[in-house]
Amino acid sequence: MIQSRPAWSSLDDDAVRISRALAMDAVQKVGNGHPGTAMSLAPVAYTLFQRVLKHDPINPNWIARDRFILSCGHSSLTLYIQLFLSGYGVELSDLQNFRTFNAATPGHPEYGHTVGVETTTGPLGQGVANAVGMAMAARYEKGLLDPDNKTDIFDHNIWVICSDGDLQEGVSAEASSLAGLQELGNLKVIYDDNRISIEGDTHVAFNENVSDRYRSYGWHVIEVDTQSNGDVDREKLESAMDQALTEKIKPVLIRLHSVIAWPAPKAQGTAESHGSALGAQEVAATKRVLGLNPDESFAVSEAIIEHTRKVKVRGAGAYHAWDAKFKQWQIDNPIQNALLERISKKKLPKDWAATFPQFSTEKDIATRAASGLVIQEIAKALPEFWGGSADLAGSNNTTIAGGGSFLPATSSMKDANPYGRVIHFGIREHAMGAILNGIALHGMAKPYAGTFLVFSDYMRGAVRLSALMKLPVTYVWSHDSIGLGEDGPTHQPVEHLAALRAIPGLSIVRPADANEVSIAWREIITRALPVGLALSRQNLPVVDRKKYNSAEGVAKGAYVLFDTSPEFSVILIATGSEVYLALQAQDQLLSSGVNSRVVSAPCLEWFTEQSPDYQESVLPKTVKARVSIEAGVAMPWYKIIGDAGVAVALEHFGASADAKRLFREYGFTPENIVACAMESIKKTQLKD
Ligand SMILES: Cc1ncc(C[n+]2csc(CCOP(=O)(O)OP(=O)(O)O)c2C)c(N)n1
Repeated sequence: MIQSRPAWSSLDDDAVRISRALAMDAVQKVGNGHPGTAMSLAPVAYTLFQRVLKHDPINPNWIARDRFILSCGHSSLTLYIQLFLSGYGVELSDLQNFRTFNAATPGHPEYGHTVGVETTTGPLGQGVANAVGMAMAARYEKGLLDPDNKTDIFDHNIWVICSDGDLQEGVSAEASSLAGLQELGNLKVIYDDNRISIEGDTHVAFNENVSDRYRSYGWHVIEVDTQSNGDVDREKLESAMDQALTEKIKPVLIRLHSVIAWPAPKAQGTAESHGSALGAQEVAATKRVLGLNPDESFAVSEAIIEHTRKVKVRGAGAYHAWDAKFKQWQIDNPIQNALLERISKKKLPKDWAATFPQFSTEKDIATRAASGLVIQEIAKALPEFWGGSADLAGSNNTTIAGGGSFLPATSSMKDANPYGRVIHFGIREHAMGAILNGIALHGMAKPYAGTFLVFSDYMRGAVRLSALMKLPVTYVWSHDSIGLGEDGPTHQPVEHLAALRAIPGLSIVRPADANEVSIAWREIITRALPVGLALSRQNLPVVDRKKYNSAEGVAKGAYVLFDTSPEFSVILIATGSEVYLALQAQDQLLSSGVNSRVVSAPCLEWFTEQSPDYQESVLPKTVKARVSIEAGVAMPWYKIIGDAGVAVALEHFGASADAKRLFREYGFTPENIVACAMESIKKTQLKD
């Protein structure tokens, strides 16, 4: 919006003053929160929202809008106050209800809760990495809609405000390093270098030269000093922003020096101002310094609101100018327009899953390999589907064949393509998760990413946020148990399935065979919610669906594979690579005259969503003899198997050896399952 930027006026000065006062007042009223940074950054956020961002508060989902991310989410007032002044729907009463139950202004910005919040932030570092994902998504989506660069209507920037803590966190370093290599010139990060965090001067823990670090990542770094009085040098900042706008190749870091809580007479420059109310006296003293009435709180004049909300008029103007060009583009590009309409409405093409492979029993196949084959078919049907791996693509089977490596035009790497569908994340699992979130948040794509299941720990912070934000991201976690064998206990997940199932809103899907993989992927894409796929390294038999029930049951999370008689006395419930062991145990039980049911339970979360009738039809309450079989800790299973149940599980780390040997050593054999079934039956008899 450079072209329609009005001259800075005294009303703008007043609005910045008021922004600082509102930050103090909101924290003072509720008695907790983070006033300091919201005070010092008021001119920064105000300049962005009023003068630099391409946005339209009336049309917050405008696809070509600039995105703004407040990575230092604790300073949420920095954002809420600008949403209020710009007219996004946050009102003064919302600022008065800051951090209270159900308010539009929770402690940290929450995506989907407050209009204008582009991502949930609070865990430091995530926002920077989300922004990298958004910047990557912007390029990828440009490739879908305008690969020949015939128009600028899809071009926009991703703006970020981040803090010292954001840049101390490894996740931002991982993502920033990749952003430099990717030449994400649409990414503009303002780093608030105020040298204060909770324990005081950041130099107790952080004294590297951040500018040099970012330069070595390939970023364009611009430094902006404070004014001599300690205030942000707003004019220099605005020209730094303009300079940033002209940079089209390198991501930009504006390193802004500031004084936290400026201009509070006593609190400025202190760690206390970071996370505590300033106290009535200091609030009043600061208002005096600002030339405001110390006796008034939340005092915003009509004149100021009227002035700041003119950004809506400017925003609408920008939107309508864009829309005229967009309408012409729609006429000129019917094919791309049809794609845009479909993916913006989150629709799937007709029969999109019709070409999914059907696997025969002739050949054993690892579920990771089956997943790789299904991914090819999804990729053919859905251009919005793209992803990669943290340097394990060959092991995770995540590569879209012929998709091209997502790399900038200048790259000399093999298969480089700025709009490529294969992301090389490097060995950066945490950033991979956060980038995936950013890609999904950007709005059009369905991204996925792979690594070994054991390293889901390295990305857990981001996975938790995928779940919190209900994003359509898929984690492809292969090498899902001791079945990976010789790499040993460092690489063998044991507690991971339980730990991941503990995340609310995340579905963990562990298919038993290749055909379950197909149905699982179909469900994942249809549901468009966060999922972790747990896939085997080792080959697994393909279940004979002529004898056993169809893999369609995967869609319900758990389903009956086979009953040896309608009157069965024990239920064997298994997931993934342990399902065929349960089927072998079922045969052995039958030859001893014991009838059983085998349930394949690839996704406990989807099963929990089913009707009580369906759940009862799979796990009838009357059958209390139950055995769970899963090569991981038993924790998730107790509530399913009940008091008489027995868990075939792994309550210790694995070992480096051949997978078959490990399965034998640790009791994952049909014989042990049979013994456990008999034990469970006995327990029910004792109880009777
Ligand atoms: C991953 C993570 N670790 C710890 C915290 C708790 N925390 C919130 S703010 C903060 C200090 C941040 O200091 P800084 O980033 O310099 O912010 P400023 O003081 O400038 O507001 C900490 C440790 C967090 N929010 N996220």
